[in-house]
Amino acid sequence: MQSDQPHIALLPSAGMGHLTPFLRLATLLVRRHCRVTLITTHPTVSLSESRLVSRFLSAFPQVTQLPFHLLPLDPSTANSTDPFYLQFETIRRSAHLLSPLLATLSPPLHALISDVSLISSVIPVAETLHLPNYLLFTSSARMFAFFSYFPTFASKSGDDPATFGDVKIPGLTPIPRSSFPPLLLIPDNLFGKIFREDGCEVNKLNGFLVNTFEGLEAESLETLNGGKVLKGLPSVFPVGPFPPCEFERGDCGDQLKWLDEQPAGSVVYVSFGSRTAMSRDQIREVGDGLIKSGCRFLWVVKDKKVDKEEEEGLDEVVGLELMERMKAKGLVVKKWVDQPQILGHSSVGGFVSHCGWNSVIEAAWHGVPILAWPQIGDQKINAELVEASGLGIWVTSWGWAEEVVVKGDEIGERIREMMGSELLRGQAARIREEARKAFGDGGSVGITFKQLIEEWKA
Ligand code: BUP
Repeated sequence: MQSDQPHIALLPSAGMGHLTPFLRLATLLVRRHCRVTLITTHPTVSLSESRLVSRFLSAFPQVTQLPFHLLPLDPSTANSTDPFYLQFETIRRSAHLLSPLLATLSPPLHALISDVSLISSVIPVAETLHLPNYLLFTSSARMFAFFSYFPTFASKSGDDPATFGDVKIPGLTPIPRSSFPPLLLIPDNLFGKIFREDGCEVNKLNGFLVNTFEGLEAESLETLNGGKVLKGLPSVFPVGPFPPCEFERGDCGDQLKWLDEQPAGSVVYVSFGSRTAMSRDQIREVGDGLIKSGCRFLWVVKDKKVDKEEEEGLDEVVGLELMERMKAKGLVVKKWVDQPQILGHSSVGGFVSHCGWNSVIEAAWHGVPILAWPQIGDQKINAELVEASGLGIWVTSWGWAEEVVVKGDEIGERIREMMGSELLRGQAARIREEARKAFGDGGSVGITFKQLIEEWKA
């Protein structure tokens, strides 16, 4: 370890969609000879989180683990039933315990990089320790523009969700009210409270790292760094795309063997991320749609938000009869798969995705076209971008997960459309080239990290 290299502490929040990019960032920092301390919260919400942290720490013994034991939270005081949002709040209410822990680190820290759900609770910690305070935003730059502009927008609209219209940020295509994370339109809930409290504090940070690149999000990056979203907004650093890492590799031999047997570009991969619990009715329509598409498919089924609660088998969740009918053309699994490896397999030609940001970036990295089907949270805002960039198509009428059950006929038709589109394939391949260029020698990732490391050392 070179002594002149900066020491950076990383504080991820709950859920794989937040943890994964933090660990990929940690990998990139280690490769650039930074000293990294990973703050690991205990307990975690899901098994996948604790497993991934263990695999990361075994792969990088040079990273210091700083265990952070959370104070218990009485859920009745938090206005949410979502285990991941409750964990955000638990970390927020425990954050004051971090100052003495971080103060003992040697050599002393040069910067702290934490998650978006923790902004206002981490600011006092960074101030106490006189520590430069950065954010790794785990969604798109477009979503970050929405997040930082939202307090201005809300106060202009009288702070009443009932009167909110579309968000028009100068330089950015408008974000319709229908794309807002649904919880922002409901008064008095934990997600909305955190979103607004933290959005008001962004100007107190030193900078924002976003897992994105010009070739995908030029418009948002220019708007953010051109001062159009918020006066005085600190720099937004496009540090992406983060490529999937070796330590994430899971055992997916069966799926890879099956994919090896399929023709190139023939398989549609279907997954709605790590925290979408799909209804039984919708699951059955998805199965029906996959059969009707006539395509080969690899489908990851999830019917619980938290993996610890996934007890029932596929026959129960999907139904025996449908499982039988799907055997001819598909592989259906109900467990954690190695998504980056699947997306990188030559037989995969399309991705039905909820548009969690990591999934979008992984699809861009491998040049796989997306059929966007946002389910919750930031996913419609990401889907707008998927469509606008040419990486995929989005059927806006499908709505949020809890709104409608989309019928198999329509799902099948749209899958055929995506899988048969030469145009989409070409556009996705172009975005892949942009992604690889950004990450490659002389690309924006290297340049941006060099700039950040200089800033941390100063
Ligand atoms: Br499910 C699943 N295997 O089986 P997103 C997910 N992943 O590797 P989310 C697997 O988890 P948020 C599986 O590759 C991606 O890196 C996937 O993150 C990986 O969506 C990550 O795509 C999922 O951002 O989180 O899980 O809905 O809502 O926070 O975006």
